[in-house]
Amino acid sequence: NELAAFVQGLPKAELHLHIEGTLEPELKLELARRNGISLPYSTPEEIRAAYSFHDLTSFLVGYYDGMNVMRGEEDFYDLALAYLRKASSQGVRYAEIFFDPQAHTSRGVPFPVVVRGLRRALVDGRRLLGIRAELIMCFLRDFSAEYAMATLMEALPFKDWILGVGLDSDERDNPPVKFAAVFARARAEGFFLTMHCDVDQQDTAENLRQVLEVIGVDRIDHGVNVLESPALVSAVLERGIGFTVCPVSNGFVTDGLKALEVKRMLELGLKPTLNSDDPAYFAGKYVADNFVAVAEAGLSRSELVQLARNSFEIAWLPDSARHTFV
Ligand code: ES4
Ligand code: ZN
Repeated sequence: NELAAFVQGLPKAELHLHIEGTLEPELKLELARRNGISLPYSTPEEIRAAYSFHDLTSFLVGYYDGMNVMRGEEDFYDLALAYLRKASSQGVRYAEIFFDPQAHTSRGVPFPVVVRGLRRALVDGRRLLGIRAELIMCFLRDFSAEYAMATLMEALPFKDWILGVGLDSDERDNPPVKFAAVFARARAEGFFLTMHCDVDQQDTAENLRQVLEVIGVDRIDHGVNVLESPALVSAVLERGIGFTVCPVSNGFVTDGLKALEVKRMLELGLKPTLNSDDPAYFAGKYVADNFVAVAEAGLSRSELVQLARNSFEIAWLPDSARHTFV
C-alpha cells in the first residue's frame, strides 16, 4: 500500500537492533540441525508460539535460551547477513548493530568466533547489498561489572571492528553507575557510549540522570521517560543527545507503542529515531514496520521524514559520510 511504499522509500539508519533478536524461527531450526542440537519444537509455527512473554523479564528468559543454537562463526555470519538482507529490503542504508558477547562467552563460545562471524557478514553485506553497518558491543547489566571489564579487555584486539559499547538486559537492580568504571575505560579507548534506559522501569528518572551526569553517554536507547522530567529534557537538549525508540518492542513489553511520546519528543526538539530492537521476537516487525505502526497511531508524513533524518543525524558516522545516505 501507499504508506508502506512511502516508508520503504525513506532512506533510514537503524541504530537499535540486537542481532540475537533477529533469529527467525526458520534459521533457529537450521542452526539446531547444523550443530546437532535437539529443540523441543520441529516447525517454525511451534517456535513462534513459544516466543511468548508478558513483560521484559519473561521475554529475556526465552531470548537467552534461543541463542543456544548459535555456536560457530558461520552461525553468526548467517544471522547477520539475514538481517542485512531484510533491513536493506526495507530501505535501511546504514545500521549500527548491537551484539551481546557475554550471552555467548558465558556458554562457552569464544569471543573471537562471535565477532569474526558478525564482521564478515557486515563486509559481505556492503559488497553484496550496498548496505553499510557497524557493531556496538553491549554488556549484560545483570552480570557483574568485573565480567563486563574482562569482556572490554577481550574486545580491544578487535577495536577497529567495534564502534561503541552499550548496556542492555534486565535493568532492575542494575543501575548505570554499576558500570561507571567500565564505561570510563571504554571512553578512554575511544568507543562511543550508549545505554538502555528501558521504558517504564524502576527508577527511570534516576537512571536517566546517571547516564547523562555520571556515564556521559553519546546516545540513549529507549529513554522515552525523559518526558517526565523538565530538568532531564533540558539536559538532553543542551547536549543534543539522541534517542533510539522501539515502538513495536514497547507494544510487546510495556503498555503500548509510545507513539504519542515520540510525537511529543519531536515537538520539544529532541531527536528520537525509530528502531526494531528484537524483530524476530516482536511479530517479525522490522524497522519499516515500526514507521508504519507510529503512522497508524497518528504521526504525520513529515514527522516520519524527521524521524528518518534524525537517524542519520545521531548515527555515529563521520560527518563526511553522514550526508551521503540521504
Ligand atoms: C532487550 Cl527489549 C530489551 N531490553 C533490554 N535488553 C534487551 N536485550 C535485547 N532486547
Ligand atoms: Zn534493546
